[in-house]
Amino acid sequence: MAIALPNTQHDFERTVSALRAQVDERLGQWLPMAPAQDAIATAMRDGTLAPGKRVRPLLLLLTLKDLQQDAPVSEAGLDLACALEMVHAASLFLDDMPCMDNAELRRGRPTIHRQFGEDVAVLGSVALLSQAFGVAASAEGVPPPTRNQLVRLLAQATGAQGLVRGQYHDLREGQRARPLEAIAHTNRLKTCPLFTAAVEFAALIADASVSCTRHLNGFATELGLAFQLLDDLADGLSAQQIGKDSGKDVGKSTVVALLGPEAARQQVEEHLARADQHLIEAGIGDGHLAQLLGYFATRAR
Ligand code: GRG
Repeated sequence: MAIALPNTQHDFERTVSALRAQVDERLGQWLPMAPAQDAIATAMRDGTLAPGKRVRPLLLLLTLKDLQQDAPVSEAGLDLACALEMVHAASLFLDDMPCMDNAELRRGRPTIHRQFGEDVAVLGSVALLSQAFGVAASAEGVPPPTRNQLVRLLAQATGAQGLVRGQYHDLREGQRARPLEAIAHTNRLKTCPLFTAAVEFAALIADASVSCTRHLNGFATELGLAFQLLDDLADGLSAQQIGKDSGKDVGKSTVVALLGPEAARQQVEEHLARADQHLIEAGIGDGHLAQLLGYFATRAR
């Protein structure tokens, strides 16, 4: 017999599914159509629309909902959510390549370089990144000075001080035994930039106060750290279940490898508790983002 979920959780799940569908529809409009002979367009479209969690777009849209009394999401919000997912997909194309994580599978499918070749993976990634900046720069109904800030934020999140730096740290340090703080530092650099960009985008278009934006940033950082630990826990588990490498590099020095799954789960709960505190201090302690934390907490158990 199906157990009825409490209304609020049920509503939250419906909201999340509806937002995901909106993001996918809009992404489908932004991404280039893919005639059979155009491998770059096909890779961009297939790789980005492949079934992923859409966590970064959701983070942006749920933040907007919390800041705007649950109003329907704006065109600008949707466009920026798409820009984040395009950057994320671009980073996954590169992350999976032989010179990086050398993965065979992504989102349940062969990785882009395995399907289309390394040349297409690199070019498709660059094209997605360019498109993401184009989308952010033309966000509907946003005043030009705010658009400039959005583009600047996106540049910071992706560039030499953002994702690129995180990936480089991970590649260079990830295989060596490292102290806990060094692992946490790499996780922060690698996973948090797009999480913090998501909430800052929302704060900018909703014209949130400086203090609220600062707490949203703290929230996204804690959530990003929890998310990376959950990702490492899931990788460890799938490697154990199939008795071999799951296609990702599980020989890396992670918190799970260093301290074991129980201590990693404990850390997830600590990050989530701090994230919750930031939401309370931002004045949105009982909205959609708080429910998102509840969802993450259940994944940790
Ligand atoms: C800016 C194009 C560009 C590249 C920067 C390659 C690179 C340099 C960065 C990669 C950073 C990276 C792979 C971080 C991984 C973070 C992470 C936890 C990925 C998995 O994300 P999920 O679980 O995946 O959200 P889905 O498939 O659900 O979207």
